[in-house]
Amino acid sequence: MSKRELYFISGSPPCWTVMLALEVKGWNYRPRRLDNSKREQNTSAFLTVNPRGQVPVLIDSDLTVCETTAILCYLDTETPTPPLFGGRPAETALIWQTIAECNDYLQGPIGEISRPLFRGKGVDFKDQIADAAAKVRGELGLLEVRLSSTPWIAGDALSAADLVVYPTVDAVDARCRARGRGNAQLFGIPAGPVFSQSRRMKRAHQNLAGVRQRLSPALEMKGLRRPAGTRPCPG
Ligand SMILES: N[C@@H](CCC(=O)N[C@@H](CS)C(=O)NCC(=O)O)C(=O)O
Repeated sequence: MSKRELYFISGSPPCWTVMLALEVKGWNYRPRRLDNSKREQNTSAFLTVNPRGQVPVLIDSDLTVCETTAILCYLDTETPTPPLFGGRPAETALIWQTIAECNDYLQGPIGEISRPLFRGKGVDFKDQIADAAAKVRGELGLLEVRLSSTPWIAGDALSAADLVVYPTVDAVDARCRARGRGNAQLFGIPAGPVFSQSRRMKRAHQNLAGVRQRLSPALEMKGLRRPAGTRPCPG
């Protein structure tokens, strides 16, 4: 049996993406949690694993894979079923398009919202947050249109697109809830789950929440749930 390990920071959306993918593919692995509050990702020991000091990092025997999408591709190639990148060319294209759009247009504005909220500086960054919230609402609107014809974000089945988009959106939702409804409403972000702003988004969210629920005992064992007193990744 090969040595399989995942370095992660609790509360990190990209790590959550990879953990979901590992569970979907049924891989057993040793979780290696780095404590962000102690900046364990910057220790010399970890910098030999990833010189960028970033997680997630997957170890499979003597192979080290950094970068979320590279890890997803590796998992999918090693264990093709269930497929994360579709079967037909059109499905594969839509999945990659969705991942690229999430990385290029959604992650940035979500970071501009979640970073100040995480630091309790929401009011100081009110204008930045309002601008970013408008962009996030626009992107969610496009996903909403997509979901008017398919049960999952990029087609009829769970795919890498869902595993990337869901933790990204969930991160800002969790931050808003943690900081109070007033804050979220002030910035024009729907209070409560972002996905629940419409029936279709709610359904997609529930699809993934179902996956999350089925997998949660395994994920909790792997330390996904943040121990009291630790800080989540600022994202
Ligand atoms: N491009 C990387 C980004 C990963 C990333 O943003 N990782 C964050 C976790 S939220 C991290 O390692 N932060 C620690 C740091 O930069 O000190 C990927 O897609 O895997």
